[in-house]
Amino acid sequence: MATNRTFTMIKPDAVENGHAGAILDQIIKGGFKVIALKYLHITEAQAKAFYAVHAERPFYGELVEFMTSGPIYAAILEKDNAVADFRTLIGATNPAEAAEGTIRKNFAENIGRNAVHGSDSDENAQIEGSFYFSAIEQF
Ligand code: 3AN
Repeated sequence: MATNRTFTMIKPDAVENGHAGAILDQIIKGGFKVIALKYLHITEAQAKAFYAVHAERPFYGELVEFMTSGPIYAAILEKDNAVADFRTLIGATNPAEAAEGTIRKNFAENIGRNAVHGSDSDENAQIEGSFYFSAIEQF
């Protein structure tokens, strides 16, 4: 189910730097349909829960602090082959290694402040989308 959907966040660095509109534009021009969209400022508990899979990683504390430092946009996107195509559109986790023209190459500051999130599997896209959007908000 939902193999044609992925989940994204436009992160606090990109919002703070005024890039949210340009990023959303690149996403839509990249062929993705916005199924659900929210602008919100998550709490520490919410960020910890969302990134629980990274709890043992050395950058977990820094990641939680960053993701709670300002508002974000959360969205569910639809396109054939959504998860893989979106990761191509955003580029490598580290913008220094991201391909030319990708969202992270265009807008990210560094590996921690990397402008956007993209789900890494269909299963996680479903889990992450449902973290932010209730059943009646995903249609
Ligand atoms: P991706 O978001 O490309 O799937 P992951 O899942 O390896 O990357 O990492 C999740 C998030 O953790 C990244 N988007 C990034 O914000 C942060 N992160 C990853 N590696 C580092 C690092 N070495 N230092 C700081 N933050 C990191």
